[in-house]
Amino acid sequence: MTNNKKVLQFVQESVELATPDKVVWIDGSQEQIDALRAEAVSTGELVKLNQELLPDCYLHRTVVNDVARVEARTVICLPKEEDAGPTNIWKSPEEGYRMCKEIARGKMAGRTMYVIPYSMGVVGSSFSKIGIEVTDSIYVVLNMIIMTRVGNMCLDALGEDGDFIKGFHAKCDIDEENRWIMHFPQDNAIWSVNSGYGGNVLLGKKCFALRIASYLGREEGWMAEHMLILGVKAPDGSKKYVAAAFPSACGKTNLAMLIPPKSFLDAGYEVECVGDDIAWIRVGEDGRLWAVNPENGFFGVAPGTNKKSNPNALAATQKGTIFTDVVQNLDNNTVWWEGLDKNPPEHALDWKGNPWNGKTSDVKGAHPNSRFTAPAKNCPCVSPEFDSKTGVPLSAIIFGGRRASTTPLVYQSRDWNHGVFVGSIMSSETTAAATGAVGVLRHDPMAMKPFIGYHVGDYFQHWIDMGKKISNPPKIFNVNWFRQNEKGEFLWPGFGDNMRVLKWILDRCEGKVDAKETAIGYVPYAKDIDLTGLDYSVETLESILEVDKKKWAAEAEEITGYYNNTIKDRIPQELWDSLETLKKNCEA
Ligand code: OXD
Ligand code: MN
Repeated sequence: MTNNKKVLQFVQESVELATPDKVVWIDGSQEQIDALRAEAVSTGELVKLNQELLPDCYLHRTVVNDVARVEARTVICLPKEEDAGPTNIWKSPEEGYRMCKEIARGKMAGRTMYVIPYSMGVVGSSFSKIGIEVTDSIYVVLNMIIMTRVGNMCLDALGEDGDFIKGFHAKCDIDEENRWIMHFPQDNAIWSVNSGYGGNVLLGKKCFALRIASYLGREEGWMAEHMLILGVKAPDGSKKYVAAAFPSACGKTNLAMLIPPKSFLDAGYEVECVGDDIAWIRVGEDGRLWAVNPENGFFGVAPGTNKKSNPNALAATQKGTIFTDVVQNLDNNTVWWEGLDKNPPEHALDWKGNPWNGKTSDVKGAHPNSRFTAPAKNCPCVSPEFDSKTGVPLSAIIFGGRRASTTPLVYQSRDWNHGVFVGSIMSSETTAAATGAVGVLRHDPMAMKPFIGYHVGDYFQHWIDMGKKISNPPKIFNVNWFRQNEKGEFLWPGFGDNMRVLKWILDRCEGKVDAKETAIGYVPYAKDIDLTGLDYSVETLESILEVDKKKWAAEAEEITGYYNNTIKDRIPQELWDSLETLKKNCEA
């Protein structure tokens, strides 16, 4: 175990509060994993799937009221309300602890408390940080073992005195009225009660690696971002890395594992996946930004994942994977979800566990936010740099949202500060990853709205300040794969064809290609997007590259309202300056 007094004290306090019958320390060994799987199967927490077709794969069904992140119950507890800012729910630390403790008191009686020592990032890397999560859920333990690096090496790395992020999770009664995900950035502590859904309970992920880490990053001079990281290998063997921020369920996993179109493959291009959701980014000695993926697995959205949209993700789910809230095919004891193929099973159970016939039913079988938790190493295109302790150098940062109109397929910011502005004005249609209405356009700066652990204005300032420390900054771009025509049809094929846009982005980084200066930044000339092998008209491409000044003037007004009325204060002057420039450019 450990002789780290702080760890022992945290576990002791958790035991005293929640009064479990038993405490089990997780060492990450195969025997322990096997025993936990067997126990979870015996209680129905997990369903063992067909082990020939899907070795070591299991299915879990959450309680029906507990299928997504709960932003209205996700809280940043800081002494002053103004420091949590307008994008967060706030409570004082005293109130937050009081509420969580009252709810969790005695709630593990008759249950086992598992103590999970885990690392975000490769143990021993200067990027990585250790967490300890206590939980009464085997599902959480088994997911954390896939999503993070779990085991005694984390306790060893802490030694006698090392600090760690404390995570307390208790399922309690899965009562939505008393569900809270609370963060105490000043104490490096997270409390999660009354939920069993991944985004609320795998505390290494959104809670630690984004909310707490963004707070730490500001204090310590680095960045924690909601970004995928991918590498592009060019025909000459050189590699360039990009990080890209998209809101939840907007295709980060698909972009991160993209298979280039045939003409690019034939020419020798390859894409390698370093991460699909989170990037921790530091300034390297060479003045560039270097990024690691602190996770060890993918917690991906299942619906829509198929052989065409993301064969690499699908391959990653074929062993050692936990599926959550998907359809169980009773004919062969495998899984299915909408968009997997055109052959839904007739004899099946839906995500709630009710009999479901995919041929006749007019309701969906899988929950729209159903997930797979798959080991990153399963992914055929995982980067050889996946376990690098130093990370990968970023040539470009890409922002992107789901916008039916206005935002072109791709544009490049004029410089770092303008790029920060471009990230700050991101908006996107909401998805099923969080509870609430789907398809509503909302501001989601840097795709971090639900994940910034402090005031959003200070977060923008941190981006501006970081820019001053980077002598060789990545270029910043914005993409929009989701432009639609009047009939609501998507105008860009997306998926593998996004490689065509990536290529333009990398060519821009190398100064290889010209661009058109517009009111919002640099936009490609249609001729410079390589359409080889794609049956796609140049007119359509031109239409989605168009920058409509009238629409952008209206957008600028809307952004002014957002800055003034929602964020209100702490917005860096540099962003106001970019907004003014945008307005002027739209008038010209
Ligand atoms: C996720 C999310 O699960 O953003 O990655 O909700
Ligand atoms: Mn995410």
